[in-house]
Parts: sequence; C-alpha cells; structure tokens
Amino acid sequence: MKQKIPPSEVTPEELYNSRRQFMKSTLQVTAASLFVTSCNKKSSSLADITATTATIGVPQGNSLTDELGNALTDYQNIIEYTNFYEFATSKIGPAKLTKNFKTDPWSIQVGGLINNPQTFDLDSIRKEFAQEERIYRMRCVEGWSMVIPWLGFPLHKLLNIVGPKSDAKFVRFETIFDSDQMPGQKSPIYPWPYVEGLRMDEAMHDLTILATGIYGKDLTPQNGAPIRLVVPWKYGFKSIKSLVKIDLVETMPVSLWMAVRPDEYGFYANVNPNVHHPRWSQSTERRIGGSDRVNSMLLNGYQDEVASLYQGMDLTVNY
Ligand SMILES: Nc1nc2c(c(=O)[nH]1)N[C@H]1C(S)=C(S)[C@@H](COP(=O)(O)O)O[C@H]1N2
Ligand SMILES: [Mo]
Repeated sequence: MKQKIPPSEVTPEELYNSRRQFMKSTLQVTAASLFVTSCNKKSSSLADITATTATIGVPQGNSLTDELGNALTDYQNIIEYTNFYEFATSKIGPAKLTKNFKTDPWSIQVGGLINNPQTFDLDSIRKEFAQEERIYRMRCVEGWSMVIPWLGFPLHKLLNIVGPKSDAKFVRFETIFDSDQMPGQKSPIYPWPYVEGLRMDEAMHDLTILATGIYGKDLTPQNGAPIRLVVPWKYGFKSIKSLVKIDLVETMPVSLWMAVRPDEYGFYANVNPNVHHPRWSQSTERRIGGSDRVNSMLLNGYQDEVASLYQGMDLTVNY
C-alpha cells in the first residue's frame, strides 16, 4: 500500500521539486501536442518530440543541479546559514533576529545620472518585470559556497527603463537604514547603511540580477527580503541585501567593506583562486551541506560569460 506523506514531513525542496516536475511534464505534454497539431503531415517520432521539448523554456540543468552539475544547496541551509551584519555578525543570528523585519510596503528609489528618476514599489516591480528562475553558485569570501535557485530578473531591465545618461559610469546600491529594526546598525564600527557598487558594464550584464525569491518562494528576511542584488561571479559581499536605493554615478562608489578594510576588500571582488585574502587562502571552498572542500574557480566558473569585462586588467591589482 502506498503511504501518504503527511504535509508536515514534506520539506520545501520536495514541494518545490515536485511542483517543478509537474511543470516540466505539463510543458512536455504541451510541446508534444503542439508538435502533433502543427506538424501532423510529418511522422512525429519520440526523438522529434524530445527535440522540440528541449527548446521550450524549461529551467537550465536537470532542475536539481547548476549547469556544471553541482547539487542545489538544501533550502534549510540557505535560510539558516546567512550573512547579514545589520542583524548579527554570526551566521546563525540573522535567521532568528529578522523574525519581525518589516518588508511590506517596500520601495526602491532609483536616481542619479538617469533620464527618468523614479521610485518603484515592490508590487509594481513584481508585475512589471517577469521573474525567471536562475541557478547560480554563490561564493562567500570566507571560503564557503552554495548553489541557489534564485527567482529574479536582470538588473538591466530596470536600468533600461530609467535610462542611464552617458556620463553614468557606475551603479551604487544601498540597503535600508533602520536601526530600530536592525540592531547591528547601532554598532559604530561600520559606516551604515551597507553600500555596494558595480561598474556600468557589470551592472548591465545579463548574469546580474535583482532577486526576490529562492526555491520558488519569496526571499526570507535573512536572505535579503524583499529584494536584493545577486552577482554570481563575485564574492558574496557584493550581493547586497534589502535594497532601497540605486544611483547611477560618475565615480567609483566606496563600498562598506572598502571603507572598513581597504587593504582586504577591493571594488571588484571577482572570485579568484589565485588572489588571496590577506588573512586566508581563496583557493578552495566548502559547499555548505556537502562534506569535501572543492577547488574555487576563476570568476566562480562564469569565465565564458564575463572574462571579457576584465580584458587587459591586472586582477591582482584590481582585486
Ligand atoms: N545589506 C547587507 N547585504 C549583504 C550582507 C550584509 O551583511 N548586509 N552580507 C553579504 C555577504 S558577506 C554575503 S556572503 C551574502 C550572503 O548572502 P546569503 O546570506 O543570502 O547567503 O550577502 C551579502 N549581502
Ligand atoms: Mo560574505
């Protein structure tokens, strides 16, 4: 007899994977019937149908790995082991301390060197920008990594709407400042709010996304709800959380980490196993949830996509 699993026993990933499996089979059926109706004069072999299916927008990989075959990190690990200094400097603190963090209503003010300055509220962002799933490896500077199925959209979609002026050379990002809600912001050690920056071409790159979800669900507060940046070829700290402000600027922004420790953290922060942090090696990393350490990859394995952005630059100087 088949036993029904009680809902309390079903983990979010199982729910997510079964839903994806369902979506995938729906797509296959649709593709098959499309094929049969539009090409009913030809004989439709199974191979033909499979070929048609492959071109339909099924998420990359076999749905449980990234395109290099790395397994997705468990949802539980992604939401429990986080970095969010506005709440705590430990990895397990934010998951507890963000419980009452208010993320609704929320808006992002976009300004600086653009033709159409405007404030987007989160609901309009969700409506206006089609959300797609992208599986990215996320690499933290202290030598750990995760493989996360993000839900989001390319930042360039939003930037194209506001119309960057020709003198805009960089994008500056800012996290919310609200020390009543974020106890870590009472610490004078850090120059709050958290600030990050990208060069214009990095910001316009298709891999650079604004994310609103993980595993098909809304972001948890500890992961940067309701909206955060994700730049998969850079160290984790570039992927700034809980964004409220984006400005296009002419000069290179000074990030929070550049301000605090300029000798340790540069503007670029591209993952590079050959350029070490002054206090630790960056050649290997621990996959959270996995056992062995793995070798870190130049540009986090996204070389084909982004190496051209840094042609002719000395990456040991521009770290
Ligand atoms: N505002 C803000 N954004 C932040 C941080 C932070 O402390 N505050 N930590 C960064 C660091 S160091 C990392 S590794 C990633 C971690 O993202 P995750 O906790 O969702 O895995 O968020 C980055 N974004
Ligand atoms: Mo990090």
